[in-house]
Amino acid sequence: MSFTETLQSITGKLLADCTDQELYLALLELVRQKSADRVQPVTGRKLYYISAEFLIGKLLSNNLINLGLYDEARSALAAAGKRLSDIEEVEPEPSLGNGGLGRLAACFLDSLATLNLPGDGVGLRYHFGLFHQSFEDGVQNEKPDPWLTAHSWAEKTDTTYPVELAGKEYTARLYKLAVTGYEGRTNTLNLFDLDTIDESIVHDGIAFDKTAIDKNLTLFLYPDDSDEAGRRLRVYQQYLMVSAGAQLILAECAARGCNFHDLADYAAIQINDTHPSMVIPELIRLLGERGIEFEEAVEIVTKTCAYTNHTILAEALEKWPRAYLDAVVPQLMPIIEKLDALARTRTEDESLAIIDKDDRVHMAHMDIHFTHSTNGVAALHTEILKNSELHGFYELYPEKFNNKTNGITFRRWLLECDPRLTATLEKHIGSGFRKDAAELEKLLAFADDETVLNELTAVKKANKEALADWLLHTQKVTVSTDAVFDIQSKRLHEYKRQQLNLLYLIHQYYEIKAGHLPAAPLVSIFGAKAAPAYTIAKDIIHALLTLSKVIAADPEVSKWLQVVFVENYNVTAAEKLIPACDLSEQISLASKEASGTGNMKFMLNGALTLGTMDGANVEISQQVGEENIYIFGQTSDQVIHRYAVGDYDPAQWVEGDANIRRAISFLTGPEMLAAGHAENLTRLHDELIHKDWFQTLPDFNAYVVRKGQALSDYACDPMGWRRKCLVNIAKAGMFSSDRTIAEYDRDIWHLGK
Ligand code: NTF
Repeated sequence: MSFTETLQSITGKLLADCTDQELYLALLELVRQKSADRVQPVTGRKLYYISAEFLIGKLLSNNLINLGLYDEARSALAAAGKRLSDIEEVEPEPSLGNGGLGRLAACFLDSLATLNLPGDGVGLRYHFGLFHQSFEDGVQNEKPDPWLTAHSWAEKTDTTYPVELAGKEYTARLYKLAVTGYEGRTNTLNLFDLDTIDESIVHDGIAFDKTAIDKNLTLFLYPDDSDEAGRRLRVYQQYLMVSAGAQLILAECAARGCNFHDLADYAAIQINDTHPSMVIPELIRLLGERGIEFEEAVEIVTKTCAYTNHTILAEALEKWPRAYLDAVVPQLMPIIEKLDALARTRTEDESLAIIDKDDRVHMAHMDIHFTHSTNGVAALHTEILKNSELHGFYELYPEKFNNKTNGITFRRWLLECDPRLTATLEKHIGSGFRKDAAELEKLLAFADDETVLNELTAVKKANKEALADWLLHTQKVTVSTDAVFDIQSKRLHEYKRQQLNLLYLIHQYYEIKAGHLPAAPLVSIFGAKAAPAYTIAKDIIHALLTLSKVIAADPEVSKWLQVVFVENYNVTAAEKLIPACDLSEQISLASKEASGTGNMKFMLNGALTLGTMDGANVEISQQVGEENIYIFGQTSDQVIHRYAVGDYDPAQWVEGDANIRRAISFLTGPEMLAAGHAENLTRLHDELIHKDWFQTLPDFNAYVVRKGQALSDYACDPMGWRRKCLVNIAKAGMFSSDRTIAEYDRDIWHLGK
């Protein structure tokens, strides 16, 4: 049967007569059938990647690519007068993650299946992912972002597990989502939910009654935790995930012949950050129910589980007040106490205890004591863990610490999002890079080939035009594709320093007004959601939106400078932005961004990085060489030293530097106040002058100079610029998540063995 005939047999009519919705459902069905054919039996160790977030993004095109059906589907539809891109629009995006951590989990699932490794995900089926963001009167507004439709990728099963929360029994239902690798096997993403969730309790944006657990438990990803009810709800969610997940793991292993004493021969469990940490005491509890004594259960769990740390920011390292756990998971507290006592027999260092003197339970400490591996997510991050943040643990368990530099799946972040670049690469170096990313290096042979460089320029231009089109349709803004497209897209956080970019833009505004014109016009594009309760982050969004208006209203400046803030940044938006980028902003305060993965996506799509020596930027710079990246700012050692000394005073920088003073004062100057809100602007202004916790001001001048250099290279040496882009693409191979997953398997999981 031809592809067209197969699809028609599903829809029951001619493709030309189908609506996009009908075609979407037919393709979904077809993908389901084909994915099922690729399920393989599991032998030996199987991975369970347990994570509160899987930011999978839309799945249709990705699945078609991985099944080798994309081109066929596109031509069959075209023959019927339909466009695959229109059908993609029908699919709602499952935004089941905040940012890098969740997207990493999704890339890992793709690579596991592609490498033919048995590895499933375990998580929650949130009814609404991360909120939908809109801007009203220059202020971020949050609404629910539904993705569950009558037919969705996650299929309901008859499997349920009892989960006891605060002494009451709930029933967790399993949903299964097929994950098919590129020319690889099909694995499963297991998502748990309750049947009793009631979406109608959501009101006024994303507010809801946080105490009605049976109705709200899986409503939202990470409900607002600015109040106690919200924080307790997170504990409820985490326990639902780990208890149902642990029961699933034990059931699957038992079905394959495991007697629980040998659990580590059947399962490897990766704990993705601290959100799933309660899986440790929960497994010990469940093994106890199956007749295994505490001491042995601890050993089994330690051998089975491994932990990944994704941040050194204190507020993200979970420490739950004991009272929450007493209330929500009383069945775990005796086990956690025994684990604390056991840990204390291994060290006298109070700072390594699980339960501290203030009765807070340190989830990361439990992970490190009672798993066999702790890894960081980029070389620098792992060094910081070993040498400072987790130094005491490193001294106690040096053999447990290892690094696994993050990666991204090239199927989504090159083949799917940048078909033009993919085709150009294939023309010159063949298609081996689709499965072996190292083959991208073959491109280096063309570094001085003007024809190839011109082709890359044409690809970038076409991608910029496509983005300009999308911006016009979705955001109602017009941008010139002759300008440099400079993009900072990631979650909004002070450590990521969107405010540094803001100060630069104000500086440029003054410079242009003074007749000091930049080498090239600049379109500065932002995409970022701020946590709903993160006031300063929202103030930064407001300042950027206000500045955008001020500049747009000034014809003198707007010829050279434009600020665009994309509404509702998500995976779908990222897939439009990244291929069109010239300059990728990776300007976090050195030492604070554990790795970053956006930096890798931009590089792979031929953008140059303007960044600090932070996270994986360090490894990107090693790969491409310092002449092919724009690095600036303090090093992580300098930053850590400045924090240790504790004498950083932003006011001194403001006093001592006329440009800094001018840029910050502008925030509360007449132009901004006329276009924005005094309250938000003043708060941000004062924060920068009095606190500036992430040391924006010491890096300001270096940033201005380096960005000026990048613009001038772009304008004055176009061939030199494109050559740098080519080197970046060629050297991106190391950042494939296939490489990352192969390393996890080699050092930690040993799957299928
Ligand atoms: C994030 N961590 C880090 O901030 C990123 O640098 C990193 O690339 C990703 O993890 C993936 O490893 C978190 O989101 C969290 F939750 F740990 F704060």
